[in-house]
Amino acid sequence: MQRVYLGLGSNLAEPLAQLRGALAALAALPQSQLVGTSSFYASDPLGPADQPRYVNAVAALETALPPLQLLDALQAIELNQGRERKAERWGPRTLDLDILLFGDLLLDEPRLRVPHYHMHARAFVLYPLAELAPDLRLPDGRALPDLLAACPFEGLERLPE
Ligand code: PH2
Ligand code: MG
Ligand code: MG
Repeated sequence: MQRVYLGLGSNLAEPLAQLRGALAALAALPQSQLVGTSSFYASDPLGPADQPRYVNAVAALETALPPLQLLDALQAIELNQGRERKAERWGPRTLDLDILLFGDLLLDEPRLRVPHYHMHARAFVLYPLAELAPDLRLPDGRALPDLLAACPFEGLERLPE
């Protein structure tokens, strides 16, 4: 089993319900166990500003699925929740499920780069991740507390349960 951290995001079609639906789908993944869920956080969009605010969260999974098989399963959940692949980079989406970390794996393949690029500088990833694993060290040696110290909480809104 590998410990995997997933980033969840949505800014269309009732983001809170999208994230709850995604968590239920993650809990039902084969050969896997959902072992933790962060609070939900709202924030302004990174990238094009003419789109709704996002809701983000991080989930912890124990899984025996290999990385690309997990990616397939996550993309199936995205599609199942109405995800449309558009050309616009960083455009709005009903559901985005990103593999942030997969154990200590460093992966650089056309379909999958792990750790997730830019995760080290995104408050909407780092703060929910810190709820689940405050002392986490990334496979490249960087420590989560150091990343947090360099990434202000500013702009994040922790949503009530
Ligand atoms: N995801 C994007 C683009 N911009 N902004 C926020 N606040 N949260 C996101 O998850 C996000 C974004 C594309 O994946
Ligand atoms: Mg993303
Ligand atoms: Mg994605």
